[in-house]
Amino acid sequence: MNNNNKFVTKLKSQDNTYKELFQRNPNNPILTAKSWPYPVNTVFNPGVTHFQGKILLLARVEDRRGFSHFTKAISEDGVRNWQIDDIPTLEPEPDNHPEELWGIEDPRITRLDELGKWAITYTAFSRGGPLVAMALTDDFIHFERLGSVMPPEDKDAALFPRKVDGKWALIHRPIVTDYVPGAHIWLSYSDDLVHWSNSRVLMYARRGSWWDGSKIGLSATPLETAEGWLMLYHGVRQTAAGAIYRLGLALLDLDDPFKVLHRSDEWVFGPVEEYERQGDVADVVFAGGWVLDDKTGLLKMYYGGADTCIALATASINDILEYIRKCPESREMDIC
Ligand code: BMA
Repeated sequence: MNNNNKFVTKLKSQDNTYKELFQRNPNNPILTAKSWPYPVNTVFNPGVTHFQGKILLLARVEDRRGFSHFTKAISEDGVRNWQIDDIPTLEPEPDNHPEELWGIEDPRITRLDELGKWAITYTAFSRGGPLVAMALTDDFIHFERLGSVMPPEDKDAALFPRKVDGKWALIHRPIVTDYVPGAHIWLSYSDDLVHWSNSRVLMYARRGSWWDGSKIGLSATPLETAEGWLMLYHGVRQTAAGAIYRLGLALLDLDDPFKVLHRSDEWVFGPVEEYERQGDVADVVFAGGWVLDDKTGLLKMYYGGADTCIALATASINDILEYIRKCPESREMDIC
């Protein structure tokens, strides 16, 4: 095996097939437009959190204009019997927030124990382009909008659940058109959640034929483990048939998350099933969040399939850590 291939066997089983880290739920897709209490085009790319002992999804819901809003769905087991709000939970408010003119998309939810609140980071689709906006809530009924926190074009943002070195930390994904052009993952710091500074690139899209060669962006909210911040990210490969959205993993240093300790060379989850391969946008798995059951060590990842439905896949946190530990350390080749 030459040097170029030395990292590509991490997911192989004894029988020479791939050992999948994530298992799809047999009830997938667990939520579709048909599940919704009012007419919608699609439901996808949800944020997720534990809320009052249950699992709460904040789904991106697209109407037939093409505009998105968020509606919450709550379930005991995170699989069945979803209680879905009868009306949108959080709608764009372009009169007060012009940046939300063309809708709000792809929410990520972070529980901030220090504030006793949840922060929702989302894409506001403004006339000037998509940007990062933030809102706080303590009940998922009332929301305090902080407005735009990153100018366009910027998406795929989530807060770390606690301050790092005394400051709030935000992962986000601006688009850079010059120098090292592309869609790379950045990290910025703030004292007040509104004004962000010390912005630097955390991870680059890898270019060329890599599965994450064209674009990368944060998927789920960073998860704190004893070994580092676990980061799930999506990678895009542009092909003659269109883009393929897949998911990979990285582990960041707990005290200095700018240090990428390990990054998976291979994707760990990609579009395979029909509900991931066919829909409004083909070949997309797009995760907005995951929740860890501390007792069982089971990680539940919620994702959008083909920009059309919501699905669930689970993995053991121990398996994930064992896998990421064996992945390469950040290398020169990751830095375009
Ligand atoms: C991205 C985002 C996601 C979407 C994906 C695939 O740019 O807009 O909401 O799932 O494209 O269409």
